[in-house]
Amino acid sequence: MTVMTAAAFKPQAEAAPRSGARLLVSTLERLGVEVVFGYPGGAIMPVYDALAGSTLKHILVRHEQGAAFSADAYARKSGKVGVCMATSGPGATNLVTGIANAMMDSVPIVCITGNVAQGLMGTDAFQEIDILGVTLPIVKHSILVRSAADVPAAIEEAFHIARSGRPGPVLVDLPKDVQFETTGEDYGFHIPNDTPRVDHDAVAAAEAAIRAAKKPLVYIGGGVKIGGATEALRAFVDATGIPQVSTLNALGTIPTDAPGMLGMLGMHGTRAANHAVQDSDLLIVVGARFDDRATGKLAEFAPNAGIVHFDIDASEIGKLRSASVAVVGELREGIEALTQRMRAGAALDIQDWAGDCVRSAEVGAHRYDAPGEGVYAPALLKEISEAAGDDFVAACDVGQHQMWAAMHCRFAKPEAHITSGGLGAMGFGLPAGIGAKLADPSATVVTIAGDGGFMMNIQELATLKRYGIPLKIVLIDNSSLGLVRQWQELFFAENYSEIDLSDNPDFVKVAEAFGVEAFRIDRRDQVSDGIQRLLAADGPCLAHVVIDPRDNVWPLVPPGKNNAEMMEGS
Ligand SMILES: Cc1ncc(C[n+]2csc(CCOP(=O)(O)OP(=O)(O)O)c2C)c(N)n1
Repeated sequence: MTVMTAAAFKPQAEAAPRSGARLLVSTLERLGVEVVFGYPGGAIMPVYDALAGSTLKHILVRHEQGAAFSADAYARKSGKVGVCMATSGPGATNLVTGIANAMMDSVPIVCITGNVAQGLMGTDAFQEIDILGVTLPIVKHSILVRSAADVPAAIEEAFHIARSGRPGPVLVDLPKDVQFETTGEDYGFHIPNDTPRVDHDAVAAAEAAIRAAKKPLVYIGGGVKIGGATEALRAFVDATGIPQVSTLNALGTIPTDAPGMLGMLGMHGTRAANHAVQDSDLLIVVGARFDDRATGKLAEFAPNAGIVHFDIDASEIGKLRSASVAVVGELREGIEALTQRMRAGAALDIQDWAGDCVRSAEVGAHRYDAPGEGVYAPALLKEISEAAGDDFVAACDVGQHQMWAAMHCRFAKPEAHITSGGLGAMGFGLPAGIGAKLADPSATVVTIAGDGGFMMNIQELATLKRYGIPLKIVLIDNSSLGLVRQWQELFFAENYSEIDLSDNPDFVKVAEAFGVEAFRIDRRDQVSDGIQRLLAADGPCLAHVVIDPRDNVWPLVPPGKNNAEMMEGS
């Protein structure tokens, strides 16, 4: 947390007096911000007043959680910093889940909150919340701005911190008197050059470890996309032929149908990926943090493998699994240096291992010919991703449908898969779809949601309608909290406790009431036409897909087990 004091910064040329609120808006404009997601209220009214006539496109969401999730997905899809704003008190606390989400997935967002005037702070004033205190454990950084002259520097610093190093959320709290105060002063922020340089001796050690390995495997984390290292990593796997596995957040970094890509590892990973990890003698971990969903029982994870770990965040190295070689710094620089070394030396002699991995992926490939007339969600998701082609972007909610999407959709690009990986926040899908579509109007963005999660931010259908955002929604309705139901079936002796959602509203009518086109798919023979209709729709459109509540996600690594102990469905 920083309390801004003007003295710390270099004064800029004197300008005509402007209010703190106007300085906020002009600084956002100067930083190239185009879209801001928000919701007004008493403590941020001067900022809303100053928005008039600015170049910022403000998207009025219908709940502040939607603003934070949309800003998060906007950042993931555009590669820029996402911006959201809210008033003090309940507006600010409604941002909290979105802030935590961005923190867990290392997404750069700047959240601007209004607060009561400084003279009222600490008095339990109307709508006063110590939002800096509330969010302290879930922000990368936070700033309380004490005077109007400090606003530009605070915002510039917030943007710098949000996007530099390991990205994350930064909160800027603006008391109301600061928004009103006028000043001719304007303190600029000195952007420090604080990126750690890659240690080339460590890269040489990584090369040596790879050359000594017989069964090397690349373990790709979400950091690769975030760090803009996708092309570098693709070149590395092309140059070496080393097979790869991906975390949930890294799907699409290597196209899911590339030959050496074995798919996702972990709890809902593929057989081929999990077996390769357990057999590997060297994991080249790039921008991943050994999340427990990916590792299963940590003590038995990759028991035969040494670790070469590339990460920009030094605190990730050795946090959960010690690394024999650590390359700390920009992933792109580190991977490019490694590729250069690998290219300069002899080709690796790993054909047998790579061939075994590919065969295992072929043998374990999922079958889509499930019996019955009902909609088979894995097949539907695969089909829609293929029909949408390389411009497909999935903005997923959380639950069984999320795992089916991760396992069965085809992702051609790194930003093609947007999901709440670390926090697992239900309600993410719809606002995330809005953020992604605004970030890239040419992409075919599809929100994939379950009935439970969809209800958590269903009000954002109004946002879709208001701005005519042509988002496509696949609502997979099993009339239950499916993932919880599956766990109760498997691990709680079929004691189904509080998972029944059979009194859901008629989602087609609900969408239509919001002014959004909608239709139902409840038989397998309607799927292909339904997908065509959804993708061809001009505006926002929802396909309400009814599936069997008993459908489960397979395979699955039970909690507390190692990744080789996967359960299979019947
Ligand atoms: C905000 C929030 N509350 C609770 C959970 C726990 N949870 C994880 S998955 C799930 C069920 C999701 O049900 P639904 O949205 O219908 O999707 P399905 O699993 O049926 O595909 C729940 C309750 C969560 N992840 N997030």
